[in-house]
Amino acid sequence: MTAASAPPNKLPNEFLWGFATASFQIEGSTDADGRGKSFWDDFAKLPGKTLDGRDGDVATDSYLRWKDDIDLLESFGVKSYRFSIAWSRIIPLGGRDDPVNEQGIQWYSNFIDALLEKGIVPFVTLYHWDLPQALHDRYSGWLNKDEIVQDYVRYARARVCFERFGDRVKYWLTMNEPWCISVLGYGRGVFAPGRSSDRMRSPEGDSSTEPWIAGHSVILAHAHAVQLYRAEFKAAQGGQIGITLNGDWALPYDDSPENVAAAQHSLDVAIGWFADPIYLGHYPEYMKQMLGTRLPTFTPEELAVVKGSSDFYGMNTYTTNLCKAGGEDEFQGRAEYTFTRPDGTQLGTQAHCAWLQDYPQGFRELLNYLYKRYRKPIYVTENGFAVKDESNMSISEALADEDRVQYFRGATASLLSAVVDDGVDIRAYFAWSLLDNFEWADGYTTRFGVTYVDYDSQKRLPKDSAKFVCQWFKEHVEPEPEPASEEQAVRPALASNRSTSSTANGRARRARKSPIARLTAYVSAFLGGL
Ligand code: PNW
Repeated sequence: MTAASAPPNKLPNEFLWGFATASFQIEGSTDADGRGKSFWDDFAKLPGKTLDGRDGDVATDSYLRWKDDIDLLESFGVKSYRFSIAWSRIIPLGGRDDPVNEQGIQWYSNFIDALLEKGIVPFVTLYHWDLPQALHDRYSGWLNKDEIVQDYVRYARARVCFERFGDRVKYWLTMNEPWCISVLGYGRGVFAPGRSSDRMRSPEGDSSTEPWIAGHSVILAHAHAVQLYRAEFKAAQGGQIGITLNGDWALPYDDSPENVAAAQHSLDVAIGWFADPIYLGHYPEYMKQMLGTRLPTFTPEELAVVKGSSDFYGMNTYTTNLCKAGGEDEFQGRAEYTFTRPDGTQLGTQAHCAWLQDYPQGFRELLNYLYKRYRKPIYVTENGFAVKDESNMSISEALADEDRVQYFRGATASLLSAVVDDGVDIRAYFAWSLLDNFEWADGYTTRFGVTYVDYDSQKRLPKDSAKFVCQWFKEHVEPEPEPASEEQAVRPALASNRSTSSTANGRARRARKSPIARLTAYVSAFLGGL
């Protein structure tokens, strides 16, 4: 599918769009049905680790309210939903010789079936930061390459995710944002397991070595899981598998050669650290120079597994940084970041989190950069905005989320230009997030949802941005050709949701109420609650 197959100003019919979440950020019910602890369970409860002192025990209660979430997705008329599986629900102790928890499998299996019944394509992340605590305790998790690679592959492999869900899941993401796993968990120490050289923050850790070791393990675990999928499952199941990387566009602060170089160094570490080995087969030269022997090396056998180990480029992106040469921050490629231009103006609208401003041109430039450099179809698996001070607003003020609408207006326009004008092969767009949720170290103070969650009642209230995104995709994705008759279209989808194609599901969905009619009905059902 390329831009050529769609008329001007439309995305092709197969384009996947929807919203994204992650298990630990929404599920809650951390003790239910035999789940083991993840290393975020206790970490979030330590004093000072989350901004509001709150943890993930309840979150948006989605483990119990999953049917409401699916109704919400249906009311939005999405084509796809990106969510993650909690490793410790499937294998409570995490390891390759530990027991598999059938109750956890059953929960995700039911969830997947229910999505398919509504014609929603499941887009599944295997690891979104919730490592089983037992693996951290047993051998330090991502710091122990030999152990973690084997355990991760077993979790992904036969008798577990691919085998139990792969008949119905056709899109797999091995890992979410290895840079965040490595740097925020083992370098800056702000995410679990919170290791850092900063002794004010952590009694243990070495920020000069551990993030690079952890990142190396993540790459290998990803690559071995993909190797397994391709060898044993892909032919029969026919899915796509890849990794998703975070990465923001980097603009030189000005035209000086050192700042132009700084912007590239920022991209080399934020993106190239993972993308260069996976798509090109080597770590970036700049990282080798910067880190010397601190950067682990791949054996030729490992490299053969790593190179080419992603069917697509999974892209999470939020902002653009202006880059200046200087400083010692290796995680930014020794560039300094600012949003203030040389003339004193701001790059864009400030979000609630310090690291995020709205700059849609950067999104388009990044799409072009990634497509030229890695030559893979791009799936945008996260993109979104947290409105400043939304948690302090009344609910009705929060629902009128104009800054988030503006963000998505810019992002969707950039997406369309990248496809239509620039010829970038983009196949999916997921806005982060379906719901306000547990925003990691920010607790619940930062809200990224297109749906407001009232944490007292757990009511879900779509914000204006949800309406904008749904309407935009409805207008800009080519409709599916109408089936010959409604009866013919619906029957295959109902016959067996295990084997129906997304096309048949899509038709079944379209045979019902239109997305906008459903959304309107859903919103009006809540108006009394305001
Ligand atoms: C991503 N940064 O995290 C994650 O995939 C989500 O789980 C998260 O909720 C979302 O973005 C919003 O934060 C990031 O510091 C965390 O640049 C931090 C950064 C970027 C992404």
